[in-house]
Amino acid sequence: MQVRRLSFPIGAEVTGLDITRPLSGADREELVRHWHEHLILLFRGQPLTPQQHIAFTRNFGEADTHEANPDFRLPGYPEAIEVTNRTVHGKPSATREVGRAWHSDMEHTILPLKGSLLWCGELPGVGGDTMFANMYEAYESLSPGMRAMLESLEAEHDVIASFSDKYVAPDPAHVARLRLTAPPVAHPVLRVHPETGRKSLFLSERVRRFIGFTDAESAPLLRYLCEHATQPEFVYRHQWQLHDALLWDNRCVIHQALADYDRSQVRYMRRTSIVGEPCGRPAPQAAA
Ligand SMILES: O=C(O)CCC(=O)C(=O)O
Ligand SMILES: [Fe+2]
Repeated sequence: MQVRRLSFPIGAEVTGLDITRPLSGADREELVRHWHEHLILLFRGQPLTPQQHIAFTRNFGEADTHEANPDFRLPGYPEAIEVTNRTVHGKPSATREVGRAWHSDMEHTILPLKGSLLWCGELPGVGGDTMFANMYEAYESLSPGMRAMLESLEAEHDVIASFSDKYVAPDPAHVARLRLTAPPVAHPVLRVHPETGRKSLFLSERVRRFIGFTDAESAPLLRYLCEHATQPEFVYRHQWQLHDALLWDNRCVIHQALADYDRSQVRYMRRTSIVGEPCGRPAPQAAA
């Protein structure tokens, strides 16, 4: 296999490897090494069936069965979800606005995902890009004073915090259901990657406040850190091609799906998810 960097801050493309077929142990080990070094890996021209997609995912850990989002599942394959604006039985798809704000998958739970593998099955004529930011870089480029201050902080992650009516007004019944099924959680702001030992910033637009601080006190620093982390110098913007497969590490990467395309055209993505390690705790009551 050959590996070529996709951008200065993050990512590499792997060529010379057919991921529709089982990997040798040596290839698997080499891929994992490249993944830890580059944080996202791109494989172009891979016409993956759902079975092949799931099988390839298992090289990196346990494939999640998406208990939290059963209505996103690909029928017959609990290990795969569909992210698409394709209508389902004549109704708008529930996933047509998934990922519109900066986030890490399932960060708002005590079992955030280790990784995700997104595959492109149908594309609009132009656009439908996804952006990725390197959260090691976000941390390492802060001043020693800021890094020391963040050391003791926890943040409240809440999936609802990132909802906006910029694209489609959130369905109140869906929001009410999420309030019950996905209560906010607290995670340390700094996270040590269990494999690489590197420290990263674990924040996104799904963070509402710092634990023990009010929303008003938290907002300016949260905004600063999010803008710092997602400055163009730390971001890779992926322009999808048909049958691209892209693997990212949710422990040190945040991402955002852009609505930069003609919504009357179909964009169809299929995703698998790699189970992570339990961390964080239910968020305590907000400060007054
Ligand atoms: O559709 C995309 O490009 C990404 C959506 C997303 O956030 C995800 O699948 O985790
Ligand atoms: Fe996502």
